[in-house]
Amino acid sequence: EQVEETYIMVKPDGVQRGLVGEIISRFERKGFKLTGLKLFQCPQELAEEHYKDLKSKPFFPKLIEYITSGPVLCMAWEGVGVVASARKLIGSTNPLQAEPGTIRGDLAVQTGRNVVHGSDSPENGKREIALWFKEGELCQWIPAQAPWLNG
Ligand code: DAT
Ligand code: MG
Repeated sequence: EQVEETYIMVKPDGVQRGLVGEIISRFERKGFKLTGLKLFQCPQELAEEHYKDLKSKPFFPKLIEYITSGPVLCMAWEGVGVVASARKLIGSTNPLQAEPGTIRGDLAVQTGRNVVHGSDSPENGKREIALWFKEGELCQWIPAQAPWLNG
């Protein structure tokens, strides 16, 4: 497994419902490394660029309206296999189908209010981190727990 980067975002419903700490905690406890974190009001153009692959979908306008409806929590996480592992921690797109124990399985009911985003490939992880963060906003560091995690 490769060291990868993924873009994780608590969507406006997660921020409004006070779930930010709960969601950060799940990735932190797993042992991934946080390299970027900010609360951010997303402009329309950025939301459209982030979800450009879904532009032709009927739900696209509602999706953009939702993502720009309040502040989001932007995060960059790094680790071995972090992209697929984060998707597992997040659970299925439809929260009613997401397994208990996953973020969406535990904390959400509607596809259109599924509290969190996670990149779907290492390439998109890099693309999305570059889209949402400026260079000086990311931090390279070695967590004290690193030798205990990476045996
Ligand atoms: P995911 O967020 O699990 O990667 P996706 O990339 O297919 O899912 O879609 C991005 C978001 O768009 C998803 O989190 C919620 C919304 N969405 C997807 N399919 C939808 C649908 N059928 N109806 C309404 N919203 C949808
Ligand atoms: Mg997706």
